[in-house]
Amino acid sequence: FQNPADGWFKLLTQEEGEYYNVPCADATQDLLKLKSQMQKSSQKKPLVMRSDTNAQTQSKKDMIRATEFNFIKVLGKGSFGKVMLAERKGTEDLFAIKILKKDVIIQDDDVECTMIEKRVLALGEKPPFLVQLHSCFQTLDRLFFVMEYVNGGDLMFQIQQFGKFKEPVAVFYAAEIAAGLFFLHSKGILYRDLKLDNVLLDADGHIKIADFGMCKENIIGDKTTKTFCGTPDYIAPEIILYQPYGKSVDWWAYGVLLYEMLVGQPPKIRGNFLTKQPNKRLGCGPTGEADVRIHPFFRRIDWEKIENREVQPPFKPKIKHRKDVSNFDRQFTSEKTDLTPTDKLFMMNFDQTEFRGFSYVNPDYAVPV
Ligand code: ISQ
Repeated sequence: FQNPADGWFKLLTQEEGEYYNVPCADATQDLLKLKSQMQKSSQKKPLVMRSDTNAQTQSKKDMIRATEFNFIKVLGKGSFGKVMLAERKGTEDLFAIKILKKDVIIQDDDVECTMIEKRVLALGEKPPFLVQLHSCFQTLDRLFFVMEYVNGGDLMFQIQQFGKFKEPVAVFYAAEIAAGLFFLHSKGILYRDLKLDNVLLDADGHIKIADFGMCKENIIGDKTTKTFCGTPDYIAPEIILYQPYGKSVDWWAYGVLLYEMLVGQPPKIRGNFLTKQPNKRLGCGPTGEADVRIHPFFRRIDWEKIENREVQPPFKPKIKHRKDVSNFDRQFTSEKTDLTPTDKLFMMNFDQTEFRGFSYVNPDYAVPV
């Protein structure tokens, strides 16, 4: 009783405690803030510490928890949150865990994108060119995507070392990326964020597409969408013109990425994938997939071998030891791994039901070799 605490408390069960336990700060301050917030708020929500976050489909014994992992290094960071290298306690299993803050997701109106990202990651029978999901879990203030750790770094990091790639190297990466896109498009999914930074290399040098936070689902047949999104250098002209679009936007971004691999700089001229009119662009018509496969650029590619990962990658990333993060930017890996506390009042007030159904364990997760 050295520091008596004053305020409103909800006693947590052991189970809830593991999830929602947050350090107790100055409760008097909290109450004052709370009062002023309540005065400001026209929409008065009941102040309850909701305990229905774990209203999920899986059984409690299957649930994955934040306390099961040691966070080792930061691998990447962006507006989305951060990705950390983590080890599951008591095992030698390494994972890349993407961590998103619920307050940021809600403020940015990104709840739906997050649930789409989860659904795309959780798709069954994915080709090996898309990052594997191990599980998803949540705490009161954060969402966690537990993914395989792909330790070769991204293509941006590789380009920075090599300047640019020789044509056969670019052809190999382009073919594996195309195989990943063929799969997504066949499921009616637009990727919408293809760029060098989102293509990772595994320990053997095969590619893995990561980050599905900008995907759009159900774009089947002639269906289109209109949302303005993407990364500036890679945005297709039809998006800039606010025209309804489909998978053509991914083939534009693919063209930009291909150009960058071959030239080492963003494109200044046009190519088959960089045709401004989407209906004339390679990959975009009704026979788009076949047109890509038979294009002379891929004349030396055996697509079946590519899809089975039987083509030897041109380059094996240097990996010094199991937890080596030297293929990731030092700007991130030198950062502290602490998770900053979230505003407790915000956490107590927002509706956790939005994240219901997020938690998940992938029954098909295969340990990367
Ligand atoms: C897997 N391994 C390393 C980095 C990653 C970044 C994003 C998503 C998955 C990842």
